[in-house]
Amino acid sequence: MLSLNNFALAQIITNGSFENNVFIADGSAPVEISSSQSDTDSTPVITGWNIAGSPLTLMGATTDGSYSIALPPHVEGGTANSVSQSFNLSASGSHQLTLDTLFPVSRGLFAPNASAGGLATITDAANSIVTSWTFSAVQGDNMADNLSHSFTAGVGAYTLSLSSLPQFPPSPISASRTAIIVDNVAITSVPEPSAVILLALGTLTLTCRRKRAKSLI
Ligand SMILES: [Ca+2]
Repeated sequence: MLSLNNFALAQIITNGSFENNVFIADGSAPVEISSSQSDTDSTPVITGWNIAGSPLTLMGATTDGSYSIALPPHVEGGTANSVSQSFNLSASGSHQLTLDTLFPVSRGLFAPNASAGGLATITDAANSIVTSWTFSAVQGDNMADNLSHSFTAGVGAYTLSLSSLPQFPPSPISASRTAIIVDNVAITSVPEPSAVILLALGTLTLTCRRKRAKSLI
C-alpha cells in the first residue's frame, strides 16, 4: 500500500538514539555514564558519530532509553563540543531534521538565569553549509521537547554536526549557558507532492495493466 509513511520511515541517521556505544577505559576524558552521573575515566565510542572537543558526556540520567548526548557550552573563541556524522540523501526536495532536547532542573539550579542550547549544521560534500539551526531546551525534568527543522537539499552526501554554543549568550549579560542534552536525532525525507502523484499513477497504471493482461488470458 502506498503511503507517505513509506518515505518518512527511511533510517537516514545511524544511532540517533545514542544507545549503541562502547566505553574504552583509558584514563582520559571523564564520561558520565550512570544514572548517578558519576565520572569514570573512559572514552566513549558512539556508533555512527564522530566526537570533537572535550568534555563531551553521555548521560544516563533522565534520558529516553539508557543514553543521550550532552553538549556542554564551550569557552568563547574555543573549540565547540560536537558530534557529527555523514549521511546520504536519496531523494531531493524537503527534509526534516528532528531531535529531542532536555535542560534538567538539577543543572539549572546552579545558575538560575542559565539557558541551554545547541547548533545543528548540515554541510554538503563541498563543505558548504546547506542549513544551520540553533535549538534550545526549556528547563524541566522531562525529555519532552520534540523539535524539528525543515531544509531543502538534493540527492547526495552530507554531514550533520550537533555543536555546543558559547558559554555566554549575547544577553542578558548575567546569564550563562549550561549543557543541553540531546536524544533521538533523525532526518526524514518529505516527498514532493508531484513525486507522490507520479508514483501513485505509476502503481495504478501497473495494476491496470496487470488486470488487463489477466483478462486477456
Ligand atoms: Ca537515547
